[in-house]
Parts: sequence; C-alpha cells; structure tokens
Amino acid sequence: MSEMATPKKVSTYLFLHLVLLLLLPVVFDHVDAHHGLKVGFYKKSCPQAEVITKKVILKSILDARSLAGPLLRMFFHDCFVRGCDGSILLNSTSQRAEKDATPNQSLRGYQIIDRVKTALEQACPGVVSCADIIALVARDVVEATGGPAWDVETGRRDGLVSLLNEALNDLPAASLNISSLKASFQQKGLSAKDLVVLSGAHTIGVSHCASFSTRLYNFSGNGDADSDPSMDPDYVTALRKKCLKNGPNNIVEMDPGSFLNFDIHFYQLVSQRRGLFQSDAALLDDHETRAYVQSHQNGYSDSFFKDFVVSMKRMGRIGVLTGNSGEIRKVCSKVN
Ligand code: HEM
Ligand SMILES: *[C@@H]1O[C@H](CO)[C@@H](O)[C@H](O)[C@H]1NC(C)=O
Ligand SMILES: *[C@@H]1O[C@H](CO)[C@@H](O)[C@H](O)[C@H]1NC(C)=O
Ligand SMILES: *[C@@H]1O[C@H](CO)[C@@H](O)[C@H](O)[C@H]1NC(C)=O
Ligand SMILES: CC(=O)N[C@H]1CO[C@H](CO)[C@@H](O)[C@@H]1O
Repeated sequence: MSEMATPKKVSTYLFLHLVLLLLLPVVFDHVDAHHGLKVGFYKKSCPQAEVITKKVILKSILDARSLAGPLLRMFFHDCFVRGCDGSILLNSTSQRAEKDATPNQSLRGYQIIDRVKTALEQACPGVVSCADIIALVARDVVEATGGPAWDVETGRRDGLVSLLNEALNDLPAASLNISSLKASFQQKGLSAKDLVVLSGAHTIGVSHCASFSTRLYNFSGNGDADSDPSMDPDYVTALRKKCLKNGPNNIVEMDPGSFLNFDIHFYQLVSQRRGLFQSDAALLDDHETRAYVQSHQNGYSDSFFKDFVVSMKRMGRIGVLTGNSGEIRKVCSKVN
C-alpha cells in the first residue's frame, strides 16, 4: 500500500519533474554553449597529441616562418565555411571543394597539416581529427611568432562535405564595408568585437597585390592616379611601387618589417590609415570597432592578446561536429 501514489506523492513527483524540466534547458544550454568541445579532449585517448603537434609545428616554423600566416588563416577559412570541420582540407572530387575557391588560392601549408596528421596517426591511429589539428596548429603558430598561448578546446570531428560555392558565399571579401563585415561575422555567431579582434591576425603574413590593388589605381573610375581616399597617400605611393598596374601579382608584407611577429601593430597601421584591405580600413567606420582600434594604437598588447584568445575560442566553436557526427579522417585531404 505504501507504493500507492498519494496525492502528496504525486505532487512531489510532478514537482521534481517540473524542476528537472526547468533545469534541462540549462543543462543543454551549457553543453551547447561549448558545442561539446573541451580542453584536453585527447588527454586519455592520445595523451601526446598536443605535444606532437607542437613539435612538428615548431620545427616547420623554424624551417619556414612565413608559413605561420597561412596556417593561422586556414583556421578562419575552415571555421567560416560549414563550421570548423576540416572541410578546407578536402580535395575536390566530382564536386569542386572549398580548396579550389578563389579566396583559397593563396592558402598554403597543407603539407604541414599532413605532416602533423602522419605523426599523430603513428602515435594514435584514427583518434585525432583534422579539424582539431587545424585548431591546435593555429594556436601553435600564434605562440611561435610571439603571440599568446592558450588552451585549445578540442573534440571536433571531421566533415564529409566540401563545396566550392560555400567558400565563395561565406568567406568575407576584402572589399566589404563595415556593415557587410559585421553581418558576415554575425551570421557565424560572432560579434563586432570578434571582428575587430580577429582582424588583428593581419599582424602576421603577406598579401597578394590582387587583394587590394583596386585601392591603388582608378578607385572611383577617375583614372590611375585616383586611389582609395581612406588610405594614406604616402602608403599608396609605396604600395604602387610593389604592385604595378597590370604588373605581376607580387606579395607584400601586411605589417611591414614585422610580418613574422604576432604583435599589436595592426591597430597602429589601421589608425594611420595603412591597413592593407578595405576590410581593415572599414574598422574605422563603426563606433565600436573604431574605439577598439584607437584604444590599441599605442602598442600595449596585453588586452589584445587576451581578447584574441577569447575570440579564437569563439571562432573555434562555429558549427562544430561532435559526438558521433562526422568521422575522424585517416588522411586529411579525403574522406574515409
Ligand atoms: C575580417 C575579414 C577578413 C578578410 C576580408 C580577410 C582577408 C584577407 C586577405 C584578402 C588576405 C590576403 C590573401 C592574399 O592575397 O594572399 C588575408 C591574409 C591573411 N588573413 Fe585575413 N581576412 C579576414 C579575417 C581574418 C581572420 C579572422 C584571420 C585569423 C584569425 C585572418 C588571418 C589572416 C592571415 C594570417 C593572413 C596572412 C596569410 C599569409 O601570410 O599567406 N584573416 N586575409
Ligand atoms: C555596404 O555594402 C552593402 C553591399 O554592397 C550595401 O548594400 C550597403 O549599402 C553598404 N553600406 C554602407 C554603409 O555603405
Ligand atoms: C577607370 O574606370 C572607369 C570606370 O570603371 C573606366 O571607364 C576607365 O576606362 C578606367 N580608366 C583606366 C585608366 O583604367
Ligand atoms: C590532394 O591534393 C594534393 C595536391 O594536389 C595531393 O598532393 C594529395 O595527394 C591529394 N590527396 C589525396 C588523398 O589524393
Ligand atoms: C592550394 C589550392 O588548392 N589552391 C587552389 C585555389 O583555387 C584555385 C582555383 O580558384 C586553384 O587553381 C588552386 O589550386
């Protein structure tokens, strides 16, 4: 008889259910907020994963420091298209892959990712995803070039699909104005602050003339002397020498003199109207992003480094596959 539900028991029971129901969204939100990723995901399954990755990267960067730029950029290109799922690494099949989209033309360093993957497959076959390798490598190249170090959230799995058109649609072009840039980031769940902070990555690396030459010549259709008024005229003159009209598609350092060092110069350059892309210059066209640029133009990197870590983590959570979704690729350039 004691098993029988008395009204009191029923209401207690219902009450507990109600509490659970109310708590569920909280619990799920919590998991969702981190998209199922966690720091040290491979702690048990492949304890050496991060050490091995770092070793390969330090050696590679020592041999070719200029690979730091493209390897950091690769993380951005992976995450903005279909989420951080390693889709940037897949080769074209009957369907043309992201890799072949114009914005990726200048991405390099795929062989370094393969080198890391080979080392990890030897240590723990089939365990570490290519998507996580990109995320770990991005951290390692920032650290290796003098930027901040941080704990990378891992646990991403690899996607099965890579489509050229998605790269064209989802990667913001260097010609975008501030409202389009903000919209592009917002579509990925990132804020105006993330935009201005992550753009600080342009402190390392190089760009091809083609990515900004419209700013140098015939900008508004009034002849070759007509340059983008938002760029410092002295800088225009200097860049024209490196990027001749109809000349070869040369490369220029984005942060001249320190393009191999992850530092805070980007904000100095932008505030001096020497950002290379219209998308860099556009950061002065919005009150929030402009305030960030201005408050970081004096060269103190502490707060930028802290902000950069936060925004990299946020970018690293975009559209991730976790749990049983996707797969762990054996070779990063093709699905299993
Ligand atoms: C805000 C939107 C962004 C635009 C429009 C943009 C555009 C570009 C362009 C056009 C290049 C030069 C490519 C070339 O001509 O070789 C470049 C290079 C680069 N970008 Fe961005 N980018 C953006 C955001 C980011 C983010 C979020 C990161 C990483 C956190 C990043 C990291 C880099 C790096 C490191 C390079 C140098 C690559 C190298 O040395 O080869 N960019 N970006
Ligand atoms: C920014 O560019 C978009 C797309 O080209 C355009 O519709 C919009 O009017 C532009 N915004 C500003 C403020 O110029
Ligand atoms: C500049 O652009 C305008 C309009 O786009 C075009 O008609 C003109 O021929 C260009 N001039 C030069 C020198 O390229
Ligand atoms: C993917 O393409 C690269 C470059 O063309 C090539 O070296 C690599 O072997 C390809 N991967 C596969 C699995 O075919
Ligand atoms: C590294 C790489 O795969 N680059 C490709 C980028 O896209 C162009 C086509 O737009 C290809 O020709 C490149 O090979």
